[in-house]
Amino acid sequence: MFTRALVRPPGRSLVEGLTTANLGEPKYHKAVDQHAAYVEALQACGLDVCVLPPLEDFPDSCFIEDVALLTPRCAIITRPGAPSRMGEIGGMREILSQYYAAIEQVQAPGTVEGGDILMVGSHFYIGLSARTNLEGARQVIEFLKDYDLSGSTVPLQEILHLKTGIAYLEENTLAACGEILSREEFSSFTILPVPEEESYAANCIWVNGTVLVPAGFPRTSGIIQKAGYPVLEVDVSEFRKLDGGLSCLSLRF
Ligand code: CIR
Repeated sequence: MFTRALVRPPGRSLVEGLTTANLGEPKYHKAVDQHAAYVEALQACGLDVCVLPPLEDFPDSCFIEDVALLTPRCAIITRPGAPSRMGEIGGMREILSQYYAAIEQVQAPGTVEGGDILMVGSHFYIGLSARTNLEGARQVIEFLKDYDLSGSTVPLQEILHLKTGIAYLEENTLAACGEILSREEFSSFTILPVPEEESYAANCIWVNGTVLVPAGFPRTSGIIQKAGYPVLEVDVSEFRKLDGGLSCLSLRF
């Protein structure tokens, strides 16, 4: 169960965020409204949500998931692989020290973005992507070992982050699509396959029994509901324009 979440609303600079999506420029006011509705959805799932101030200097800083890994025993501040995002970790140690006594930090030349890390109980799968390198993953795995947690790597070819293509819904169950479906690492899980044309919805999040699914992906919603999960649809269309999804917008712990 999660009790808390950290979020960071978008700043006006959002429109300058990194993207490969080709869906047009995000609308700032709409993004702010969608972010507020996202916070309400987390609260409806029982989370105490701490809303941090926007960081205008960092257009992608609303995707706060990428700057830390929060485990039940320690927090790890990452080192984003996108040069324009490296400064987003500024201030995170102070923020996290309100919640964690044990805080570790990835060092150069390691790079890690939290979107590449999938928590499955006490094990953490770490995607090796254009943003997360082997050295970064190695450091994270070493930190995890110190707290009786474990980690392993998953090489990625196509997707931005590991969690772009996979979500853990507890109960040994994953929602996944694309290149993830054929990965041997996940063969022992029950996999709910997300239809290729709805691949964006593979980035859904389990929050205390409910699954938050992006609005507009009815087949995926249906598959998850049919598997027995209550589903809450949340519209994050403006964040999709920047390749961001539901998981990226919060750190849940
Ligand atoms: C980026 O390219 O870094 C942002 N525009 C999107 C980050 C999405 N984060 C995530 O998947 N965890």
